[in-house]
Amino acid sequence: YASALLISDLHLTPSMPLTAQRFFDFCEKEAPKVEAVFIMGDLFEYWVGDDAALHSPFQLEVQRALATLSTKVKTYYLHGNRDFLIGKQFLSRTGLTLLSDPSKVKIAGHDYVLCHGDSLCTADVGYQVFRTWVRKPWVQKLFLAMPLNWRRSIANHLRSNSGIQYQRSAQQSSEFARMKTNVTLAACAAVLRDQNTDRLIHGHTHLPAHHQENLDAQTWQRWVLSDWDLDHPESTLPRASALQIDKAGLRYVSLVKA
Ligand code: OKV
Ligand code: MN
Repeated sequence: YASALLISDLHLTPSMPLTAQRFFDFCEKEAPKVEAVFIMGDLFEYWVGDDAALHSPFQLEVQRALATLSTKVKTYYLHGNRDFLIGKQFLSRTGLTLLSDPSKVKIAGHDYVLCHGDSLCTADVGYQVFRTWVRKPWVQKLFLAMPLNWRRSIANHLRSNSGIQYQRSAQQSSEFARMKTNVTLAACAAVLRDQNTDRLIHGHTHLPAHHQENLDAQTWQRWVLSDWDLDHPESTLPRASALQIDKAGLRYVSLVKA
């Protein structure tokens, strides 16, 4: 692709109307100007199955916006740690193409590894155990076979259980919590070595920045995407940007105004 916009961690829910509105505007204004849009996980705050999204007016609006966008530009999606149950139905309704995590893509002459980022947070052993279980196909099949009200109740239970902390609150707490919920050099080095590249883009940590990093003889660049969360203006982290890549290079485009 000659040009692309990459976004992640919108955490869309009806209870965050400003964020949702900015997403609809993004789909109409910024996104159609590039060749490809990559949604790199956690588009939604939670996801308990494509069938749950069939009747909500909010969901229908999001899906209509994505479907319209998909007629104009190539749209890609990869699973986040919250919406990993997004499936074929949702993808076909919206025209998104599912990418595996990690994926290697060429944009404006360079190869990039794209991933959501949660798999790189290997210091958070508790989360990795949770992840290993809920990513097993047979566990997902069992979960999706449950009645919708059971799934909603399990999801509400897991989400209210503070044992697994929100990324945003973790980033604003202790050094220890921040370290634990950030990516590790070893995990970044391993995925880049596997994919045979030296450029990594991910979201999930909500710490947008460009890093030049190395481990032993291996060196790489890493770009972290921001979350959106325009409904909590009191937060001090930088937010709501997209990473734009084209022949002019890479830059963060703020989505906070206009
Ligand atoms: C997503 C996270 C809730 C973190 C449950 C099997 C199980 C899937 C699920 C239920 C929860 C996703 C699908 C959600 C991510 C949380 C809380 C913390 C840190 C099972 C398969 F458990 F029954 F086996 N789930 N939902 N968390 O509400 O979207 O990522 S969720
Ligand atoms: Mn995430």
